[in-house]
Amino acid sequence: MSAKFQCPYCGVGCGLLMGEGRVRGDKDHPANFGDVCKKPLYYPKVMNKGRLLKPMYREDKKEPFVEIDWGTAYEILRQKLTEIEREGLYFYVSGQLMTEDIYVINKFVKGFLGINNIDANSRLCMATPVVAYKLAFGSDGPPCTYEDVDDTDAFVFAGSNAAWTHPVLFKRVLKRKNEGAKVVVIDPIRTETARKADIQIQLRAGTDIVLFNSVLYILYREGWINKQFIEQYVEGFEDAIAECINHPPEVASKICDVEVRDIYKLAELYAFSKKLISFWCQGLNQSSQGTYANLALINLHLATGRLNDKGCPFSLTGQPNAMGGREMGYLSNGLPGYRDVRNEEDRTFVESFWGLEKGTIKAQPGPTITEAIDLMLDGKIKFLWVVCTNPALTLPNLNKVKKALEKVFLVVQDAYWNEACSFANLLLPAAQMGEKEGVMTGSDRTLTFCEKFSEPPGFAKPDWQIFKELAHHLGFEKYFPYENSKDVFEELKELTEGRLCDISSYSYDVLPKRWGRGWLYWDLKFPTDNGRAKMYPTPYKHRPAKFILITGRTKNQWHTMTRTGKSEELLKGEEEPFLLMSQEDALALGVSEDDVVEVSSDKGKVQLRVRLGDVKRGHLFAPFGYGGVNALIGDESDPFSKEPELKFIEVEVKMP
Ligand SMILES: Nc1nc2c(c(=O)[nH]1)N[C@H]1C(S)=C(S)[C@@H](COP(=O)(O)OP(=O)(O)OC[C@H]3O[C@@H](n4cnc5c(=O)[nH]c(N)nc54)[C@H](O)[C@@H]3O)O[C@H]1N2
Ligand SMILES: Nc1nc2c(c(=O)[nH]1)N[C@H]1C(S)=C(S)[C@@H](COP(=O)(O)OP(=O)(O)OC[C@H]3O[C@@H](n4cnc5c(=O)[nH]c(N)nc54)[C@H](O)[C@@H]3O)O[C@H]1N2
Ligand code: SF4
Ligand SMILES: [Mo]
Repeated sequence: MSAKFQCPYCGVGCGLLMGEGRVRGDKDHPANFGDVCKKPLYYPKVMNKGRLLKPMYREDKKEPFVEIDWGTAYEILRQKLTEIEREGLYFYVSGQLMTEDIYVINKFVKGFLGINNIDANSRLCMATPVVAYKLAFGSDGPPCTYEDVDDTDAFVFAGSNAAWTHPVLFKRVLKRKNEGAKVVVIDPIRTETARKADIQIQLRAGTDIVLFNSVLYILYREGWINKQFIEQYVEGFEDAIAECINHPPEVASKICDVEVRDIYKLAELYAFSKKLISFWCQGLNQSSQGTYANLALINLHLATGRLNDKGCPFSLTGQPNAMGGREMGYLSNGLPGYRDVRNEEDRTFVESFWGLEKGTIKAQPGPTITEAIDLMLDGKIKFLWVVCTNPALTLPNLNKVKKALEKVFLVVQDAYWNEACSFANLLLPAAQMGEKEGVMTGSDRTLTFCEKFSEPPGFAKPDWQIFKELAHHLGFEKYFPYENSKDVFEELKELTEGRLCDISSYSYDVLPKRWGRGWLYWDLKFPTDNGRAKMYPTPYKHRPAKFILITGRTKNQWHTMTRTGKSEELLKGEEEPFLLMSQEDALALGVSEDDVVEVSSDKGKVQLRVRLGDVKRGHLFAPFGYGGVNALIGDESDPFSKEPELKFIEVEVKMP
């Protein structure tokens, strides 16, 4: 007998089997049909290394922690939650939690504390595509599924290094390439993904909007648009065209620093392919102009009618359950079932479902995590509870973040000791994948039930259970009556009834199963105010910079490495952080491979060892998961999604 679960790493959401101490791919799972990449294979080996085992506490951060029992932990929390005014509390959660965890935490915070002071690490990740999808289609969620890959003949990867970051899905694309499909990669770095592609457009970072606008310009000028589709189903075409006129190919090629020829090639793909999928990820999202970059790409699909049988704009989800988090409305403005706190009907519905008085849920979205950091420094937020994320390494402007973490009463609820723990007052040990039950939703809307295959070590507990027990300690027993995760699921699913993400008829034993039709907008009726999909003008703002530092991922490490960093096999060749630069830039700077250089911005500096590689001139790349790099990042963010700029950092490089 083997236990079935979803991979705890990327958003491809592969189904895995655990048996005889070994992890294998699940042949029956529609996300991977038995395939698997390297990362989860070492999960059994790292599961118990460096775990938090007992609740631990210190009132004074200069003192060492002392072990306490759960009852004492809940009493400390009760005192803090009653002493501090509600708006002084903040919760920061994660797309790596299970849907049950996310639901119970949000019910506790938005419903029972009556504050929207909660955000998820998806703010740094999927906030932009959520906004763009809603603007363009009226709702969140990728419009097609992985099955569409199998009969697509053209793939565009924009700002995605899927060969490393969504490997099993990328293999599925390569299979199509071997059958004749074309693959284009748009990235300033010659990544593994670019190496495997037919064409790479190695543009200047941050100029994707211009490239896409230029493609739209060509489609329009050449008459390669789908007029009938636009007339019947699309709004905003004229305005989008009026903007793209600013970027004819000759102009765009200069701004993007690419060949005019390549812009035409891209336009021809959108014009003439049988079926085209545009995949994109953080190269477009984590940008101060991210929403426009997303919309500019979606515009190309709407102008050519590339939906359903003709293709799809497909935003790749990063974390294993960021989709589940989106379904449960875990950002500071969300409510379960793709609802929004700003909508009165949504609030009233959820209040009555939770048995709360009308007006309990606040209409005003809470501050985002980066806004909350400023409020901590101002002394307005005094209490921060972090669940399943590592803000001491992964938030932008780390020197500032660390000051904020020092200042507040900090609760860290994690499976492992991570960097945030060293700033904490209270540590709560969490059970992780395999030690608890629940569901996760992968990138193409497929829910997987994760079975338990091992007992949590020490006194660790499932995340939902910790919040349930605290709720009981506060006297809300009646509202959190769950005996197990199934009880939570049975409740949360009801909140999706009749919504786009309707899972109300599902139960643990029918999973894996996808919500929505294969094609979410199969009838081309969009959940917007007038039923039409929308194109938008996508203006571009130029930012000069001598050196642009890009931050991102390595092949075998998962973010801050609390698990993957404990496997020798996965660490091989990735033991240390590095600074990737082009041969030409190294020559100009007078540095060679393996030299240690100092990289500085107006926010901070770090030392990194130089690696030479095929990076566009004037661009540098450093992985962020090792720590330090985020100290260079400033406070810029996208005005619509509030997603921080994590990919375009103006830096200087010199010998230390
Ligand atoms: N191995 C591994 N896989 C992972 C993760 C991991 O930690 N490790 N994390 C998961 C998560 S949460 C996420 S969000 C995804 C992220 O997955 P990806 O977005 O694929 O990964 P990144 O390395 O952040 O960045 C992708 C690419 O964007 C490019 N880029 C930077 N700026 C620009 C730009 O202006 N334009 C364009 N076109 N490209 C640009 C970078 O050069 C980089 O190659 O990965 C998931 N998968
Ligand atoms: N410079 C720069 N910064 C970035 C990015 C970038 O590209 N560049 N990318 C951003 C993106 S897209 C993302 S998604 C974030 C990721 O950033 P984080 O979420 O901060 O990084 P992780 O290392 O994935 O942290 C997950 C934590 O959850 C813990 N954990 C695992 N399972 C469980 C569980 O079941 N319960 C609990 N309670 N804890 C558990 C792990 O031990 C770990 O400490 O980083 C963001 N920051
Ligand atoms: S591709 Fe992603 S989900 Fe699949 S096994 Fe690899 S890390 Fe896990
Ligand atoms: Mo992410």
